Order: sequence, then structure tokens, then C-alpha cells
Amino acid sequence: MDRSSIVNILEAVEPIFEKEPQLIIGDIGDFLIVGDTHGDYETTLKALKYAEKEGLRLLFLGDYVDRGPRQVENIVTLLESKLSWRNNLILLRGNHETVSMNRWYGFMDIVYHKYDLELYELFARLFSKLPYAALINGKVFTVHGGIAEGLKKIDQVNSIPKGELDPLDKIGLQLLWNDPSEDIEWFAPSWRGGGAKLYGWRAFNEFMEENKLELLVRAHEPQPNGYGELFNGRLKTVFSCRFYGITPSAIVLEDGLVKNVVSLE
Ligand SMILES: [Mn+2]
Repeated sequence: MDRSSIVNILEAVEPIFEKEPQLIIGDIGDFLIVGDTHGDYETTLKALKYAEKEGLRLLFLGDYVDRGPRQVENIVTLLESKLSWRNNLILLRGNHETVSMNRWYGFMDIVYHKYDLELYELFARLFSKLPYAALINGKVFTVHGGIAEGLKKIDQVNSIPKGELDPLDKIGLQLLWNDPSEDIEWFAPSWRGGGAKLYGWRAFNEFMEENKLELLVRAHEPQPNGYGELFNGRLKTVFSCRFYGITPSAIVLEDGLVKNVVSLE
């Protein structure tokens, strides 16, 4: 893919994300929800095709780059699709849509060696504009990592500033980094470090009740069959990258309920 076409796509798509709120409200229609893809371009293509065939809107939970073999194709294809799908394609930010991760896990090097650092900087700026979360059917909260300590009302997500190349905002950072744990009640420091936390069952239940939510859908942790549940099934984890020795999966959400889990293998 040549540099100038990538630049054109980045420049065309940036104003769209600039205008999107940090909390997307996606009420209408049914969704295919896809977890981490990390350069798994083939799985992304399958998701796009599946959604098109089934007449579903699409929601990706972040982590498009780093680690996998076809990172540039993966993210550029998604951004190009955003130009035509618009509101029917939601692309959330993951913890790998950040400079500190791209520096250590591959994406910065790949763009630098194939193109140049300036092009990487355009990607980094674009990543800083991606929304943090989406609310579907008024009752399904979707986010890369999960709930955050200090986040009471989901509207607070809208006050996270846009343009932070690495999230400095404490709530923003946790939304991208946190993991659930049934072994704790409230919040505990995460093995991931760097301000990330584990959220327990009481914190989860309180957040869900406070915001009248029924379901939380997130990604961030590989699952053996690409899919897992916690907290009496009210939290779903979906993972969609083949390179973790798992079956890449996606969730079909119909009227705010999980209709089925599909394999993207
Ligand atoms: Mn992640």
C-alpha cells in the first residue's frame, strides 16, 4: 500500500473521529462485536463480510495494531471502511492505540521501516481521537478493558479529553487497561501495572445498577474459544485474533442481547 493513499485515508477519516463523542450512542440496529485483532487482517475481512451479509452494524473494541503480521493493512482497511460505513461502523480505542504500546510492540517500527516516522505520527494522532466506549440499546456498555475506579456515571466518559497520545486521564486509561476479577470486591492493582486495575464483583454490580445497564462487552484478554463470561454472565469478553492460539470470535448482539457467538476462523 503506497504512502500517499494511506495519508489520504488518514486525513479523510480524522474529522469523523474528531466529531464523535468519547461515548458513542449506538441505538439502532443489531451489531457484530469484534475484539482485539492485532494485525489479524484476514479475521477483520471476515468480520466485515459477515456483517455485510447479515445486515449487521459493526463494533470493534480496539487493539488493531501491534504483534500480528498485517498491522498496516488491518488498521487502514478499518479506517477506509469507516469512510463508507460511517455510523454503522464503530471503532473504539484499545490500549494499543497509544504511542507507549506502539513503541514496544511493533507498530511504530513497522511504519518507520516501511514508510517513515512522520506517517507513524499521523497514525498516533488519529488513535488519540478514537472514542473510548459505546452504549448500545441504552443497556449494553462496550469498552476495550472495562469499568474504571472513579467512573460513576457513563456520561463522565464524554469529559475525557481527545488528543491524548497516551491517555493521561485516569478514567480513560483504566477504560483501556482494566480487567475483571471475580476474586475481588472493589478495585485492586493489576498485574499489568502502570495505573491499570482489576475490578471486582461489587464494583461491577454497582456500576451496572447506577447506569441501568444489563450487559458489559469488552475485549483485552484472550479467551480459549474467543469468548468468555464473568459476573453471572453480565460481562462478556470477546477476542478475535488468530495469533494467540485461539479461535477468533465475534458476538452478534440483537436488541441488546447476545444472540450468538460466531467463529471468524
Ligand atoms: Mn488490549
